[in-house]
Amino acid sequence: MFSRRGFLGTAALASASAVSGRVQAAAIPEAVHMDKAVMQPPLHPASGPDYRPVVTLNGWTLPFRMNGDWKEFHLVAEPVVREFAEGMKVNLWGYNGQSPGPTIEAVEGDKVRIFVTNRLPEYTTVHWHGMIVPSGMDGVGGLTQPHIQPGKTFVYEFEMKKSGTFMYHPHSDEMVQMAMGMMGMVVVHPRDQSFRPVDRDFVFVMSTYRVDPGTYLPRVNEMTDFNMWTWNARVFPGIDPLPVRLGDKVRVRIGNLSMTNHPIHLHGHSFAVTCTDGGWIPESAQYPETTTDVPVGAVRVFDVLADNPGDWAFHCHKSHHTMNAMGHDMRNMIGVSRKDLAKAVGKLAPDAMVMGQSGMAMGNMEMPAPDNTLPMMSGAGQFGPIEMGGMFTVMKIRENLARGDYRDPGPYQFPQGTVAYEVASPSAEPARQPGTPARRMKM
Ligand SMILES: [Cu+2]
Repeated sequence: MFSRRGFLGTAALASASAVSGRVQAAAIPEAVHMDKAVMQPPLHPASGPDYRPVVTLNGWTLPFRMNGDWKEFHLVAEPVVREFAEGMKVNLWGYNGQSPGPTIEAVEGDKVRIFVTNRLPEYTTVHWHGMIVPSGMDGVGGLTQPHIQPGKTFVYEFEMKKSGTFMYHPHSDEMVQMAMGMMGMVVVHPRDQSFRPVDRDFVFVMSTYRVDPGTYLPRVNEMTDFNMWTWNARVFPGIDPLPVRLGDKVRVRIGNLSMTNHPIHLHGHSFAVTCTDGGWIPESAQYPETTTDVPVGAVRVFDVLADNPGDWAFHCHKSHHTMNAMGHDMRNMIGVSRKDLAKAVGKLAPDAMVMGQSGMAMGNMEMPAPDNTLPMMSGAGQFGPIEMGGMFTVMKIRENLARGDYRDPGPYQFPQGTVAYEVASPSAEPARQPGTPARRMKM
């Protein structure tokens, strides 16, 4: 799963005087790269204090090495190709082979040394969002450090002061670099393993892109009109499901580095938000919810007891955010008689298709699309088309899942008699359209 590329030699150790004797590590740790966009198994720590690791939706955790009592990581900022879902690849900037970058995991109290090598065509920095670090380690280019020029490596050193869920991203040509996908998550586990333990722990970051159909590069100056609403730079049906064992305590950690808020909704359960990027929420301040809004530039973590088996939709509740590339200049044709319209349009454009008279369900429709884009809605379930895209996936809660097994268990086997069903209806009347008079009620 990991591929190892050559890493920079000792010559790249920039401004050695600035970091003084703290880096006896003349050797920069090997940079580990990921070439896959599917969820990698949790990475259990081989050294240092123990913890129960997270899994990253469509992502992975960056391996570390111990050097004395320092935990050392190596991030490489570089251009990457990210597959949003099968059929669409986008040229992004990211870290260590993927965008978003790998999740960084450590333990409260750890001393970490993070090497950052810049292989981008312009300078960059890394800011540690939400983490309490010395000002000079905060990664704001120009303000707290010189920008990291292309080809150079900088070192960030700090102590993980508190446990929780944080993010990392550049503070250097920020608009462009974040619109190009440069971001990742940081999970700091509590040193006390008995503090709010869970059985399964998922993490992902939300970001949005404007990639016009047939193109391969996001428009970095887009401010509002995005067409790719992603979780870890993936869209449905490309987002991993969340496999969960019945009865597991589950934690889901969600970062938002997009330009709008996302109300995240889980079916079949209620949950409590237990942590933000500011820290853990005391139990006395928690309350039940089924949707939680994740504001821009924030983290929301919820804990849920998975006590209801099934396939549970898990998605952003803004309905445009569960769509892929869509045009917004379409008229609403619901209730408009297609016959008259088709006649009128047909005179002007004989090949035109009039659609949307009874809604826009397109489950059985196949339309030719340009290269490198995705249908507005897609995905198939055991009962038919799911007609979703963007920020949508499924929490799959199963009785017979092994502890630590994160493989997709497949579709839910519904117990007999538990699925909504059809009854014989008295007469097959066509649906009424707005504007048509109601049939007179028979007395
Ligand atoms: Cu959303």
